[in-house]
Amino acid sequence: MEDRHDRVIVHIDLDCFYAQVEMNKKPELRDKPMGVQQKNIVVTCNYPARARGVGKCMYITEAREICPELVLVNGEDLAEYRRVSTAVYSSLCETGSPVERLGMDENWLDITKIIQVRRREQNMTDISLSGKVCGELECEECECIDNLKIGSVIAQELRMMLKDKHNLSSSAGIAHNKVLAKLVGGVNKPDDQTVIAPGSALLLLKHDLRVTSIPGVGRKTGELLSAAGIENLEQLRAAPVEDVEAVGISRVQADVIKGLSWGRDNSEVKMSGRPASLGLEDRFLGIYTKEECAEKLRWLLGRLLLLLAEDGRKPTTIKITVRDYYKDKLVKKFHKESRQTKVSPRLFQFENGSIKPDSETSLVDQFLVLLGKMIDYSDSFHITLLGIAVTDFVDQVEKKGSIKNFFISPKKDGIPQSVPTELSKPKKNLFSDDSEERAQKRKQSSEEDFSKKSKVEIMVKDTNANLLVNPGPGEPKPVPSTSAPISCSTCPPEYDPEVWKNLPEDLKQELIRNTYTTDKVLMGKGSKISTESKSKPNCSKLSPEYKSKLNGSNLSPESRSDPNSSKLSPESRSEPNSSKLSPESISKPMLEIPVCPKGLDPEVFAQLPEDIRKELLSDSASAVKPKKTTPQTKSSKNAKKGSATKSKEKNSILNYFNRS
Ligand code: TTP
Ligand code: MG
Repeated sequence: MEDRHDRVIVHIDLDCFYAQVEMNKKPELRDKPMGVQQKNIVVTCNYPARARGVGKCMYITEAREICPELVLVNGEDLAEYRRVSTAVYSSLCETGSPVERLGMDENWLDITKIIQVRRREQNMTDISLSGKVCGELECEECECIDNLKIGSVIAQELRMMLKDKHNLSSSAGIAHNKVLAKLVGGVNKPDDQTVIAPGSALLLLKHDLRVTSIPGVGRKTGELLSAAGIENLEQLRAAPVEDVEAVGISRVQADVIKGLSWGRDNSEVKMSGRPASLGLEDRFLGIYTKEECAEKLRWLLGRLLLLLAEDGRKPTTIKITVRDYYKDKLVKKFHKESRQTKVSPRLFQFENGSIKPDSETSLVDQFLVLLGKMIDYSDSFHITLLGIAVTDFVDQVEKKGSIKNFFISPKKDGIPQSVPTELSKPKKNLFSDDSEERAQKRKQSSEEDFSKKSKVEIMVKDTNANLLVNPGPGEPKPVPSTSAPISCSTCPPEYDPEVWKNLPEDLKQELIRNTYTTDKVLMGKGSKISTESKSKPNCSKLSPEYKSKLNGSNLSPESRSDPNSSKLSPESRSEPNSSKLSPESISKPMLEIPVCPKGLDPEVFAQLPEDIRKELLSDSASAVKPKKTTPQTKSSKNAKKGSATKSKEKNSILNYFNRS
């Protein structure tokens, strides 16, 4: 593997992270030996405690024996740690360099570009160094050392910025690649930094180190290698790549691992972006009643809302995870189940840091409904873990292109094409065990998503079709009109044909119409939905009579629930709270096209999700006036990405329609 020297990577690790967050809350703890407790373990401790021999992941009893004056702070609520972690990441992103998160308190930055600019703009005759050096700082092959030195100065500045802005001390490693930057960052801790030249790699990667001590070689890979007698770095370096491959590791990964063992790593620092979901969970000895569940959910929601308020995005999906001790005993293994559902992002409207009490109640109710799909409230249960999370943020939805695609992506045959955005591109992490394989899977599913999305967009265009016919390969399915009768002889793919055959005709029609409506709304929002959820009927819109039929015996057993799989049953995915559906909403026409605001392209408008249409209607009714010029739609030959972005800055989606 070629060992590129042309980059400078900084790895920043916050010192005793949880402990620092706690000490910032209570500065009087700063000089005392202090540990952060989770259950019966000290997960981390400050450096005065470390000086007394207390260590990370030590049992409380042992830590107390070693250091009787140890002050313990409960660290089971992760909300504040997550908030600080996100704030630190955001600050690092402000440098404009790629930043990749690694856990809560570590980040890699590729500062190569900053260095190039500095070298161009500043007179760099006397290049100084900041911090410590591991080995000799020299390179016979190229001029990389100057860049590493400038990198050390920039790393120092970054650490000072974190200190000033967040009152957090950190340690840093500076190297020409990620693996060495991470390893060398731990050489001088805390509150210090170390730089290493490419030629000194083996000072960090000693021959007798276990293979799993290489960042990115996990337990699983370690076990595979061990089966082939490869336990330490010396053996890994000596092993032919074919032998590494033979244990079940792909050729690409085998090359990567062997490269890492020599300190060679060409993997890029990839922008992590904001987390795709935010969530919290709590473990406890036992919860046995619905009331206790509601209380715990209220508490968890309160913590989650703190994170959301800080994050600023609005989710469109909520998810709940539960662990039932009784089921654990049944299957004799750690057993977690999850359910999720779409919710209105308007529930997350913050005012002075809080959402409306009604919204909070509604969310707790919806979590309880979801929980009720895994726990029978009327029977005995024993919950030992509850977790809640939110995902499918509205801004992801926008980035994924549901709106933008209408305006900026190229048209093919007059039909808007979905284009993958940065966010949706598969990520490949060479530091994880099976990254290649997972990246490939993600790529496939992402491609599938996009091809499906295009189909849905096509489907909703053809509102005149009134027969459900099987499309040819690659062809879109026509959409049935709301009033015309539909042929229901073909069973939708996710239904058991036997069950389908026995359903009454009008229920089949309702299910088929809902399938298309669900597709349209969900895809319009652009959220990441599994293939399954995209094509399944939206049972929440069914009349109670039909719902009970479906919930009873009509769905195939696998689709109803599979306790061991993370697959969700159709109702849990799409049914927020069926009892709240009004009769009107059940009988509402599915493909109604509302009045298009003046100045907008009616065709494009008709294809937007309902909530965005509403927003546009209210926008057009109030302040923002569309210009009189021809509306700028994606179909316009003059549509420019730049102008769409500029419009977005004005903070109204109506601007997407206006010429800049
Ligand atoms: P680390 O970076 O490993 O530890 P640290 O930041 O506390 O200390 P150091 O100065 O050595 O970097 O982990 C970051 C946080 O993750 C840590 O503060 C607590 C938490 N953590 C756990 O919850 N469980 C664990 O097993 C470990 C190691 C850490
Ligand atoms: Mg740390």
